[in-house]
Amino acid sequence: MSRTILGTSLSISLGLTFASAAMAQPVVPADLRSYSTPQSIGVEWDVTGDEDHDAVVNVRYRAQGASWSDAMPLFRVDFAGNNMLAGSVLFLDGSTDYELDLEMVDPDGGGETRTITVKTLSVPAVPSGGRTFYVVPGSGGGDGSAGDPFQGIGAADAVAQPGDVFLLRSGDYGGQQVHFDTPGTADQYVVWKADEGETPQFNDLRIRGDYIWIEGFDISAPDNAVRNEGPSFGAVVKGNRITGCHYCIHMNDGAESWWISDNVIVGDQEPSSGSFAGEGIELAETPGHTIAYNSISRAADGISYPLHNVDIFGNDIFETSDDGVEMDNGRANVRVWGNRIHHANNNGLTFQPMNGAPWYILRNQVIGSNESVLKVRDAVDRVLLAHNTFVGWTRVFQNSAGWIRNMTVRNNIWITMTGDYIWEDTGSPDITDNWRTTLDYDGFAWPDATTNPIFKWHDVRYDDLAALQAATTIEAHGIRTPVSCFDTLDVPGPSPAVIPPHLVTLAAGCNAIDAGEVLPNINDGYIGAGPDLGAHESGAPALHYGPRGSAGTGGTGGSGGESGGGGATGGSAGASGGGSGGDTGGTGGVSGTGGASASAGADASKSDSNDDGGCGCRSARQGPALPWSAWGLLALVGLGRRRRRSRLGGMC
Ligand SMILES: [Ca+2]
Ligand SMILES: [Ca+2]
Ligand SMILES: [Ca+2]
Ligand SMILES: [Ca+2]
Repeated sequence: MSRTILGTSLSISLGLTFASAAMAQPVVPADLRSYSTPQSIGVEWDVTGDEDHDAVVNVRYRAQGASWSDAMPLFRVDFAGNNMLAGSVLFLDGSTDYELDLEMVDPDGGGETRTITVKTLSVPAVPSGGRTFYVVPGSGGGDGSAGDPFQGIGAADAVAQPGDVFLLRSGDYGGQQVHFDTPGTADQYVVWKADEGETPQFNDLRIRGDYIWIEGFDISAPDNAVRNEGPSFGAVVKGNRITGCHYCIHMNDGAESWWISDNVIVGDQEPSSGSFAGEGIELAETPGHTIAYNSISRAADGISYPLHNVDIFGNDIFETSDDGVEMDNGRANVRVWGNRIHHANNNGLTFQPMNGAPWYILRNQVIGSNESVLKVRDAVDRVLLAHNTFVGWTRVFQNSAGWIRNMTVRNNIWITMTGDYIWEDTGSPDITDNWRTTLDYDGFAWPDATTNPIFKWHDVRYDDLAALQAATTIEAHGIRTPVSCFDTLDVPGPSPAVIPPHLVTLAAGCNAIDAGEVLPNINDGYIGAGPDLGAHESGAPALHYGPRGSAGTGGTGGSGGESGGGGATGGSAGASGGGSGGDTGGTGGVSGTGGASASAGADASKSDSNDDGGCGCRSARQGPALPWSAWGLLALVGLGRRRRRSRLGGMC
């Protein structure tokens, strides 16, 4: 019974507000598609009828044999040629059969309940029990034993079969394009991995098959560093250090469901150049990927062009010349959570345009872009924009901010450091409130001293939140949060400025604590009396950004050297700063050569603000890690808590 509350309240409200119920046609369900990553399941359920868009699909889910949990209802999508209800269940375990109970209801009649079973993809694992070989650079020969290793990748690949693990010793395997051709299987990857303490060096890799795994390499490339050539499903690119590259990991058609994690990627772009060319991870409109816990800097866009069913989480993205995560042209079920983006020269997260929906944008911390934390200039549709912390020096979200009307906006914190528009909806294009519009439970922070209006909505200025609330139907439960609400808010300006890596966590007593709305499957692992606003839940372990474990947060710490070192003394300081940061991080990153691409340097004017490059402050400040899976664990804890269901009425 409780599972229908949210959907019912939503449909009643929308029915009263927007529907011409007497004329509406009942919803008629049609094709149902589903797919997964190791963390998420996505659903797209086509419909006809329901011209008034008030049909809902209530969702509950369980691992087979376990008890049911609620998830957010699917989104009604009538956009970009789609007429459907679609959405995701997130924070799942890999390689698990889940049942989804999908209850379609329409106040105008019609509907159906379907229960589907979807298996999540596996988190890739190095095969055990297979053969192990050793490899050194060379052009042929060797038997792959420890005493007589294969000489060169070609000699090794000639004998490869699924389940083999090739351990690569130090040396330069580059000088030419290196191909990895022999495919593995879902359970039996072909693994190419740095041997313990060794640093194999490459400069141009091509992955030309399914289930091929590369790990622990030092890849330095002037153009493309890692690409697929032809179809490649399920490749793993993990724990590598990829530097000096223009397009560092660059997909082509045929790449699908890759696992890209724990890499340190340092591109060839000067952040202040504003350049649009050259990306950290260019997905090139391919589907199914997991992009997690990478450190990405000095690219144009950190991560670019997911297609559909893509998970992007735990990444630390900074000092990019264009945007942080560019989701442009993406289709349904793009999910971006728990990333940290700071000093993206142009914009933080971009939606220009959406080609499908919905997207999930959750718990990201985005600080300090020249233009805007969100770029919304063209077609924007359904998005769950929740629990993000957005910080701008002056304007936070500007120009065409009216597109946010098409999103479901909840539990975010928006901060202007100097006092200026937090939302600037210039009224161009003229986007009106509609059946999609639902914005509430956000927190807004601005300095007391400001005399500027804080909101422009429908091209009308409002001095503060109270004025906005009095004149509109949005943000009825929004609150002003004091700038003193945060443990650390270290945001120098004006933009662009190098932002020290830190967590904008909530200080004890902040009114944003427990002030959020409960969103099933999204935040039901909250601590205390309710979910907090923003990216960080007070009392929960700290979110983790960038490479984990032995792959090295050190690599991320080392990246502090890039900005620090770019100053008056140029590249050499950057290189040493990066290296020492890596050491402080405990592992020296992937290769111990942190800051290798810092030679381009930041300009001197910016270096002063972050001249502690390599201090290791990044890893020292962020405390214990909270992987995404911990949120799932918290969700389980949360199931035992008293659900504050009455607040769900606020969805409307
Ligand atoms: Ca209807
Ligand atoms: Ca791009
Ligand atoms: Ca871009
Ligand atoms: Ca809380």
